[in-house]
Amino acid sequence: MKRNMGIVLMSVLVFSTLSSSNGLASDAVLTLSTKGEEMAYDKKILMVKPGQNVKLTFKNAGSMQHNVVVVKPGKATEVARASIAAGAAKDWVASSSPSVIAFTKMVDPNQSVTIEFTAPMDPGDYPYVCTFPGHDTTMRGVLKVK
Ligand SMILES: [Cu+2]
Repeated sequence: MKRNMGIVLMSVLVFSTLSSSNGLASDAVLTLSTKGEEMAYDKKILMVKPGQNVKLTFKNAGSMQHNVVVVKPGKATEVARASIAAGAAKDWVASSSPSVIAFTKMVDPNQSVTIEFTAPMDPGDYPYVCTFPGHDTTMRGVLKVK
């Protein structure tokens, strides 16, 4: 497992180097984790450039299920409420909401997942939040697009 991650990371690094030598914008490769057992992320701020291709790996180091949902500015609470209404059948994500930009599935303890998405073109503060019921008040951060 560790060895595979190393190979994947190396491929990403090689690809980034090739991309930049071609004059193309390189990917934003981001990692996020839970703050151990706490209902919080280990990083409160992540930075990307407008329109950048983002590869986000989320690792759940806790003992409950967690996810990461990136939303439009000011929409974290609204999306968290809509996600509770969506229910377990929708994996606790209001995935069809126009306020949702990107999301991971619910990640089990000690698992990780990587998603890829395009950063918004408009600079701003895009909250990311865990939409498992009851987590959104403490489990938040900001994806800064600038
Ligand atoms: Cu959570």
